[in-house]
Amino acid sequence: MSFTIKSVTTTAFPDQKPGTSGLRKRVKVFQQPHYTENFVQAILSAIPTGAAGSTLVVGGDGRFYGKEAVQLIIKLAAGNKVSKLIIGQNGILSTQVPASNLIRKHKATGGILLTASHNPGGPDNDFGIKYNIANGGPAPEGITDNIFSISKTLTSYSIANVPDVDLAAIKTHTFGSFTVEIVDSVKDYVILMKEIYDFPSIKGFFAAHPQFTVLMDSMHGVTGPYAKEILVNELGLPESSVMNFVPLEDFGGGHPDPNLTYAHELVERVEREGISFGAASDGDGDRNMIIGKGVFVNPSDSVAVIADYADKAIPYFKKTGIKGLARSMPTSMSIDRVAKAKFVKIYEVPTGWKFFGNLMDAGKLSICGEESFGTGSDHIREKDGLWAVLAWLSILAYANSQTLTGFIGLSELLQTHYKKYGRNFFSRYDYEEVDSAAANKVMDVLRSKKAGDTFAGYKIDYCDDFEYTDPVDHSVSKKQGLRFIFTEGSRVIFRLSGTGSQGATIRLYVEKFTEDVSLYGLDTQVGIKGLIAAALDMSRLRELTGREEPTVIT
Ligand code: VG1
Ligand code: CO
Repeated sequence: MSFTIKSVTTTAFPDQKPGTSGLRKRVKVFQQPHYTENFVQAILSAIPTGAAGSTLVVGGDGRFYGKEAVQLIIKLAAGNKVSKLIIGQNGILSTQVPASNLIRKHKATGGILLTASHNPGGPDNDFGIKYNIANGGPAPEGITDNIFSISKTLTSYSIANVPDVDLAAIKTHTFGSFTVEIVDSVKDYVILMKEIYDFPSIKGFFAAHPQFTVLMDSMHGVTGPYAKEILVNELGLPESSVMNFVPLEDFGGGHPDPNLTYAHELVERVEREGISFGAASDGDGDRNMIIGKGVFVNPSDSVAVIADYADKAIPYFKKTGIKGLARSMPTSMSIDRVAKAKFVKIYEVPTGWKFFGNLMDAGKLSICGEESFGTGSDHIREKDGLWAVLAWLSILAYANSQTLTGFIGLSELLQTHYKKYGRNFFSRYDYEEVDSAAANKVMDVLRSKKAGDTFAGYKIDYCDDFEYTDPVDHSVSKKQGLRFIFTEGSRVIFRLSGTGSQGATIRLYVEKFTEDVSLYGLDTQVGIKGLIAAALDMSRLRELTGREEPTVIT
């Protein structure tokens, strides 16, 4: 069947600026006439090699409005003479799958991902659209800036009258020179994970330690089917090891963000049932949280421990070695110490996974992470929640295979890490949906601070607005967060979130390093108390925002 293309006149929207990870707005904003069409047209027009003749991967985290958006993308892609779309069954693909297997394996031009990640879903919540490039990773700033500038001047979009496509059946649809292929993505991901990890040894570890219990909470996001396939069907755990594994359009009314606040259902069960290993992932499956009874693995420590063990415990890194390590600027410097011990380079990039891609493509980076529950490696170009879960299980399997005395659980692994490298106390305070003007005022107050100023006993040694020059393409990203380093070595950092959809979110990150063994067991909040006081004092945050307490503490 062939189709005809028409050009529809439209008016540009001024607010389609992609943030840290794509454009995120309330569903109702995307549902406005022409809003989604305009943004998709801007993406298609911004593809560096042109939309005509391209192959694009399309899918999302299954949230509300996703299916409608997929049908629109099909018609707009045909209207822009795209050759082929590869779409996840039911319009669902976790962020890492299009990024890894699909875009890379099919040598696609790029991908359009329909997700607002960890933001809540449903008719009154958030939707999001982002563009990934041929390496599988998020589009770099050069492209997202171009998408924004096109969106601001758009006067029309091109759309074709192809019919709605059945997204449920695994099938290829042909409309003249335009093809739409609906694919099953779970299988491909499992194959990839089996190439990276030693499944039989993880299985052997479970069999040897029947008291070791696992519970993975997919928070009704996209990892459910993947988690079930890997943990239950492949690794032989009982079905009770997975929870909230059916993806829902509104994530069951929850906030699919794997932290101690929003993943409280998991946290409570882990404590109540004495679970040895609990894990959660976010709406689109790229974030992860690792906990155990009485233990929380801080994401900054998580990536450091993974980096430390990777070339011993994970077959993929045994083969490739560790080429380099990296973290986002606010992430604690725990991984820096591992890099030093391993004699590899550590890169410090701005917040957002898009900054890791170039380093990986250039063969400079193997493992990296963000404090925001993002951990990953150069096996793909996105962070990968289930990959991190399997990394921790592999490390536990390995560590226990190396010891003859007692069981090594999460807590023992962390304490051993601190003894070897020292401990970086780290915490993030989020003040969500703050009035934008008040948030900007806080940032202005902070900008006026300088070296020598002292707050709650902490004296500023150095401060700046973080700027990054990409070592590969030399592009410069400015104003990536205000950081203050105090004379005794601690840091506090302030940034405004680039993923919120309403008002502003202020993120405050604090870090304090200690080599005092007697403090390794201390509760994080106790360890950083003085620093928080200094941060609140210097920013006048409480007075300016009217917020006594943060919305979320990590
Ligand atoms: C947040 C995190 C950042 C992460 C981004 C996307 O950004 O801080 O580390 O890369 O979300 O994660 P911001 O600008 O709100 O601080 V996801 O799971 O939304 O793709
Ligand atoms: Co996410």
